[in-house]
Amino acid sequence: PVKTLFKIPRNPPPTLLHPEKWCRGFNHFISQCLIKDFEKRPTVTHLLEHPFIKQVHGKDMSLQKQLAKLIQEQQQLGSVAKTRHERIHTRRPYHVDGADKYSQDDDLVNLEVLDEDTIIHQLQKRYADLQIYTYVGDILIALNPFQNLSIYSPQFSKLYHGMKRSSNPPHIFASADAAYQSMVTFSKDQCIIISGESGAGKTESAHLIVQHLTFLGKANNRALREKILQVNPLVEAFGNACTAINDNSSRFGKYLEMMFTPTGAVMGAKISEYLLEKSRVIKQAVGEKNFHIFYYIYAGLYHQKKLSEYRLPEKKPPRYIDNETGRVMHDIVTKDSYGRQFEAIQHCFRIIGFTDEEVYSVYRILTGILNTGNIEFAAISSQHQTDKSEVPNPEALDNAAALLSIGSEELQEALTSHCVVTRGETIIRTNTVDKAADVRDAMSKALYGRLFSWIVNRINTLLHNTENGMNVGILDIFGFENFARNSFEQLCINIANEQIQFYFNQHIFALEQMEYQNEGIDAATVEYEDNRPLLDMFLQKPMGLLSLLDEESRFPQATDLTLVDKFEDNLRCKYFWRPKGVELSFGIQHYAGKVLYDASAFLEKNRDTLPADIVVVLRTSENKLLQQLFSSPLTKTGTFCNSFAYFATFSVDTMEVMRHPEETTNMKRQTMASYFRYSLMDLLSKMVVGQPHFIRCIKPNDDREALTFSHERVLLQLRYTGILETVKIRQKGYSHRILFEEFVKRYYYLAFKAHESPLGSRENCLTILEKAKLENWILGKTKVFLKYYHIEQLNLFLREVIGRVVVMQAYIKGWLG
Ligand code: AD9
Ligand code: MG
Repeated sequence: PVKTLFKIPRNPPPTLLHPEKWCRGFNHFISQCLIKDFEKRPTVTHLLEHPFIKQVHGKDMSLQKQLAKLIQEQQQLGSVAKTRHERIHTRRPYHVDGADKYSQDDDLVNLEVLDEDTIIHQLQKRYADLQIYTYVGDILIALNPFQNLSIYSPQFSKLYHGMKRSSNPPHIFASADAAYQSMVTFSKDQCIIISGESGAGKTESAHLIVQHLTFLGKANNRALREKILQVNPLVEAFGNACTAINDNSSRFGKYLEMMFTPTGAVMGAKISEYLLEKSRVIKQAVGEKNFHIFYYIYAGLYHQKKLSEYRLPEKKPPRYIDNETGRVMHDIVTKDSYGRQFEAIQHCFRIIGFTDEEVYSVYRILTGILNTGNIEFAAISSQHQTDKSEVPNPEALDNAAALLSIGSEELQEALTSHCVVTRGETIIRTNTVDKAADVRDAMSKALYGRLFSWIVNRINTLLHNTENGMNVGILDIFGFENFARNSFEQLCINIANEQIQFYFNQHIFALEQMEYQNEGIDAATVEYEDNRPLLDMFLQKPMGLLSLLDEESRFPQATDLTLVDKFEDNLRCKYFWRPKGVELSFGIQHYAGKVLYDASAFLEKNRDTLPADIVVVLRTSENKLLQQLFSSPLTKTGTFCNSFAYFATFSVDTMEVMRHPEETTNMKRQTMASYFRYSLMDLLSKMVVGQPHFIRCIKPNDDREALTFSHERVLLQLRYTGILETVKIRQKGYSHRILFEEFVKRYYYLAFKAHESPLGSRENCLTILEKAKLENWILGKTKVFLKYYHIEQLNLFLREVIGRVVVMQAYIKGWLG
């Protein structure tokens, strides 16, 4: 029995160690030995020499030996493995001069002179040494290295596991580790928010975090780990694309929640997707491409000689993926990378658990979309009818219909005509060539958008675990964009980034300073750029930009020009302007810079209508998956209603919108703007539940070159993300504010005996703080104010104590057993 009872899970501390639980069972003995007798984690010798233990087991050598062996084993596996650092790396990794001590440069908060020049000089120096990560207190700055660094192997995961931050150079694994340890120690959900402009390295960072978390959450379930690691590559094949800024640009927002058991073993994952840029399916700007998956599948089928099975032409790729004629075909024939990616995607589908039938249906829908794009329209002019269109290339129509398993005549009819119901009578009207082309493209967008959502939902069903647990959420959205031509999509993307910046400001500056006041604490105030007025300009009702857009979208006679006029008449603030001489354009002064938008097609993109005739035809499909995609009106934000209740209590009232829950019931005729607004709220409601950790990605140059540090570009990003102010507040402020009661509950066993239940009083907080020998904290009226580094110190102390308990407990369990 001893042996089985001694089996202590590797990592992290097992449940039996939870203070609530352990103190009940063995409180007497442990509380006697624990804090009083062992100031440090006891070694086997210490333990065996303990008078009490000697007395009980003095003569039983075999048990002692067994105990010694098991404790040794446990120590090797224990989570506070100081020796691990020495075992694996005797010096700081990737540090050019091999210094093995904590470097002051690692954290900008240590700077004595605080100005832009010093900060940027510091970052530049570090970047030249390939030290791409730097702390600002508990926030991580990540400069994109634009080259592969050998600092992400499992050895590095081990190196950063459970270590004090100052033991190693800054690293994304250290941030992931902090979130994980915090989740396990306090049984609280965590949320890692990665921000930065397009191409700054958010998605790469998100992958690295998942990699480290999967390492930490090692469950016996290897298959599950494998599955989780395939999630990102799969959804990114469908949701990422090559843009002018980034070859692997995220065209959707992703919130990935990794779920863990109370002891920290990974048990599932869940993704929420936001605002896929569907319009990319039908058209891409010059130099840009469609979603990756289309090239993968075309190349894959080409190399497998299966193009004809999916009715795709061999010589010339379909129009939707051939915007620079000839280039794609050249890439496909000369390089095999797309083909290999297709195999990788097939592998992902298989590992995650999609059935062959499902995958086949997905391929048919994808190739169906590609064939749909090839359908052309020509005008039929007769004396009476000039607005009628027909399909001059019926083979494309037949191909599309065949792949989508619908009737080709029905499809043609739905594309070239539409039903109108007036006074109870149904009249069929014909579509002009342009209208028919619009309907075709709307159908492709809807097919792709719904397919994407289905894939995400399916992954969630396959990986979701309904058992109670905790999670670490990782937010990776599309970064701030400013192209030569910016459209509706860029506006949405940039508003989302505006919202994330606001969230950051709230956390780092506003809430913190508000609390100093409430608690009567005299802490320095730091001025920061508040982007709330700007966010209000977008989101306020009824006069915010999105509301105006929705209002205008309701008028059939409205045009993009009347829309811009309306903006100009109503948005009277310094963030909006209208350049002279360019009718359809308007400018916005975003937190991250000025962006000029081109309002062409804004109304159409916002209306995002899919004719009912198309839905009716698609519902007749013999492809079960496709039928399912169109079987019910898709509620675009299914979780919104549930999250409302929580959100209403969130103090940030820019979210006026949340006070209008009645709107959630009328989701059928949604515009993109309202869907967008709901998505943002939904996302925020998820984020506010967890304790946030921020990662700020910075792009060192616009040419994607390694080791090139553009002073100007970095300075701009430091300015608009408010890094200087962040350094100041981290230096002077108290980033952690914990209620007395909570503080005592969390840390009481640093100073009290395990069976005691000290009150959550100011005095008891004081006792704990003094016992922990911390400096520079402040006690407010109801809260303990701590610097960011105190938390780490306290947690390490706590883990040290827990480490002692592990040994004690193991002993007692064996002894009793
Ligand atoms: V966007 O807003 O989705 O357009 P991201 O996500 O911020 O953007 P991404 O992570 O895709 O940028 O990074 C862009 C490119 O930078 C990657 O494709 C890599 O080539 C490169 N990169 C970024 N981070 C790293 C890294 N840690 N190591 C090596 C990196 N390369
Ligand atoms: Mg990305």
